[in-house]
Amino acid sequence: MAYFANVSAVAYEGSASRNPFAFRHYNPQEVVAGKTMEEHFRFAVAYWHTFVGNGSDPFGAGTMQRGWDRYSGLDLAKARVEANFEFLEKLGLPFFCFHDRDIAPEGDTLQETNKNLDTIVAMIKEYMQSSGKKLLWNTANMFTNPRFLHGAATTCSADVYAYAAAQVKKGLEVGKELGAENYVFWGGREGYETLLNTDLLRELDNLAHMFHMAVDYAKEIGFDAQFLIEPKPKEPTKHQYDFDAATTISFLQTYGLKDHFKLNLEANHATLAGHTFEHDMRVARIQGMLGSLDANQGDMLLGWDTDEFPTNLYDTTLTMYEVLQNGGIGRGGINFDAKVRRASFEPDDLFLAHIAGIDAYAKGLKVAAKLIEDRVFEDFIANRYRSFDEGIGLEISSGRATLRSLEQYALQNNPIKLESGRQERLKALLNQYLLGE
Ligand code: XUL
Ligand code: CO
Repeated sequence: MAYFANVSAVAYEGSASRNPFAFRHYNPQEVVAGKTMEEHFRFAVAYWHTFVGNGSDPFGAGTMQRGWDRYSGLDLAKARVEANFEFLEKLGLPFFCFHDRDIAPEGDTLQETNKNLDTIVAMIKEYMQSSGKKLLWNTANMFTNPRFLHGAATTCSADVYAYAAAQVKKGLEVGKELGAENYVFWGGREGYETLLNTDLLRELDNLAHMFHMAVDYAKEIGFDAQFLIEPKPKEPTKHQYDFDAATTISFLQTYGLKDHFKLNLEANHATLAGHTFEHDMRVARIQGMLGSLDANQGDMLLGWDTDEFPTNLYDTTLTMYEVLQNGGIGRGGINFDAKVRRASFEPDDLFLAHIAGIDAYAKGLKVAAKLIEDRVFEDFIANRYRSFDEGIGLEISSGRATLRSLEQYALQNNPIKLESGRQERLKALLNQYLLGE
């Protein structure tokens, strides 16, 4: 069954192409900065937005036209699997990502739910084997079902906590069965609304217990995926515990978990936290914690997670700059955690949206590689901090200076000379590279 009969294989046609169903910048085999684009990006499709999302919002019903919607129950789940592999094949992308509840419906009991999951996982495994497509990561949805209204690993109910633990256990088994490269924890309802009913310390302790149990179990069953935590500052809860990269790293360090996790950073989550994406990436990178990326963009005028497809070249360039400086994305990848707008309801829009995002990233990679090759920012930055490479500055950076020695220096060093930070000049240079001048 073809769910996307209108579209055949999407190919690279170069920037002169006027074919909307072609890549103009993403050329999988083209080598940039020593690696093919395919190796740089490890692009993934997000199952939830592309095959499950129906376009509903708080003001209106679903709008999406999807060939699989004529089915229900397990038949619907199977149809979505077929659609997923057809979509990956036609776009030429290597990976997909899912939540347990995206791929199979819940039953009346946990036993029944797990049975449904097993049926679909077996089908996915067969499709993976015949297509060569891979699972970038899987995760457990512990936020949609009403049982999680107080949270999952941070709930006030031990019964709900145990249920969540059972779900994580099953998620790890599914990840192992399908050879997932990573396993993600996004704490959908791990946060709180008011301190008037919240034992903050107990919730954080319990969250850490859950992560430790997951690390132990993965080891026990030989599931060697990279573990990732995905920070987000708010939505659905007011105060999400994994607020941003810095908060999450500090939590992991406090609870002895830092060696077992990296971060899955998402553009629109960083901006909701009041940061740029590149800020959160830099914070993670300097700590060796940059694991994987959820690619999307928010709207400057809106205060929530709009999950738009990433098309802003300025942002994709600075994102790929961080990835390149990180030496690549490792076992992670770039997952389009993005959804078409409610009015972009035709199946073709799913292709057009992914093509827009993929090409924006490909262009960003090329510009970032050139910026790094020419050492545009590196040389400027090295020069800006050169006072710490010799004399009194070297005393400071090597840790030999004391308040006494610095006072002695300051007393006879008058006047202090300063230099411009040249921010506007640097932004103009970035524009020149973006415009290929
Ligand atoms: C929610 C979000 C999730 C995670 C996986 O904002 O980004 O879809 O990526 O649970
Ligand atoms: Co995400």
